[in-house]
Amino acid sequence: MSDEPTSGRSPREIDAAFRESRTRALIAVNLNTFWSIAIILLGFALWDAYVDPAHWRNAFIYRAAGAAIVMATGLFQQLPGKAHWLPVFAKVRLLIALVASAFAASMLDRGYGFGVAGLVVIILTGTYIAIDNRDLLRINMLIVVALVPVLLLISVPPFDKIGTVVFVLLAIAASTLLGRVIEVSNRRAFALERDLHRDARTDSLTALDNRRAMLERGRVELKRAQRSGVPVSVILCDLDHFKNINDKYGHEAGDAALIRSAMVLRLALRESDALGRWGGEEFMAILPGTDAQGAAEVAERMRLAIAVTKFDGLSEGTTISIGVASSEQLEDPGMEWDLLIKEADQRLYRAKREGRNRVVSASR
Ligand code: GH3
Ligand code: MG
Ligand code: MG
Repeated sequence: MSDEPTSGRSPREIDAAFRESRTRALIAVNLNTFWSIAIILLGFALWDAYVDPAHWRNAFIYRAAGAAIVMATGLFQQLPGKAHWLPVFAKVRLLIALVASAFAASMLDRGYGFGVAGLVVIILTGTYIAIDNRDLLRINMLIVVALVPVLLLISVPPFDKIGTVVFVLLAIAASTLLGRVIEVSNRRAFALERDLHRDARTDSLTALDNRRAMLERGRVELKRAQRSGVPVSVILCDLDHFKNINDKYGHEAGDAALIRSAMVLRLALRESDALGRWGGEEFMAILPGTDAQGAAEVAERMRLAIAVTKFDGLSEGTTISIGVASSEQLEDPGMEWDLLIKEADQRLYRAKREGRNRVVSASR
């Protein structure tokens, strides 16, 4: 899922994520560009008619056939659920535009030289539809493969054929250089976006998920739970009398105690559970697939783990109060995540009122 943090991923996974994001960007930008390709392909018939009034109709047959294929692939990718065909179809359209233009130009007595200029422009658009450099290499190889039979079939003077080969190779070289520049900037933008996304969801002190990340995660987990009929539980923790630690040992010692608490709480949970910093000295855990009974046991484990922890530089330990709420105890199955948090919060405050260093769940 794209919302998951990218930290801790292998270079291969990051590369896959980069290509996936490029594909998504390509689909977002290119769903409608086939119209302009078809129009340009057909529009050049006017030029053909101007330079060679006797033969432009012969050329138009190739233009019309090419435009028809471009339109067909374009309209197909717009059907519901077919957008993922776009990266392949974009390549097909480039090749069709290239082949149709070459054939069309070869029908004209004059104007083949201009046709070659058109081929160069089409080849350069490969940088626009390539996912990355490897993809661009693939496109350029396809271009070479597609143009070989075209050059064998068209009837133009040998000099024009040699000219075509030279200009096509130059265009491919230029496209490769351009592709490198674009790839570097795309990768930089991807890394920046990834870091921003991660930082916006990470608490800088404890490195846990922050409140925003936990809110999103909770909504996702509650929806998943409601769909599949399994419970999800939320645990809200608040360190007891934490202000006293700051007052007595200073803010830095308080920060260190928060970092240590985060580690201790993390170790009390399963890997599939989420732990985040909900506020100043408050933590939230989300336990997918865990019912109220199980969550109360986990909460008790968290409470005990904090109670027995010896904090560096603090002569006394600290304790934590906990409120637990579970989705399966709520009558309304379409219930909102915010209400579940509210429930846990109310139980946390009951734990405070009843003397702190305790867990309040549905069972008590
Ligand atoms: P209670 O048992 O009722 O929760 O008492 P408390 O003192 O923990 O509660 P209160 O909400 O009055 O105070 C929370 C304290 O947590 C106040 C603030 O100094 C401290 N705190 C919040 N965020 C941080 C932080 O990032 N670093 C440090 N060092 N202290 C923090
Ligand atoms: Mg608090
Ligand atoms: Mg507190």
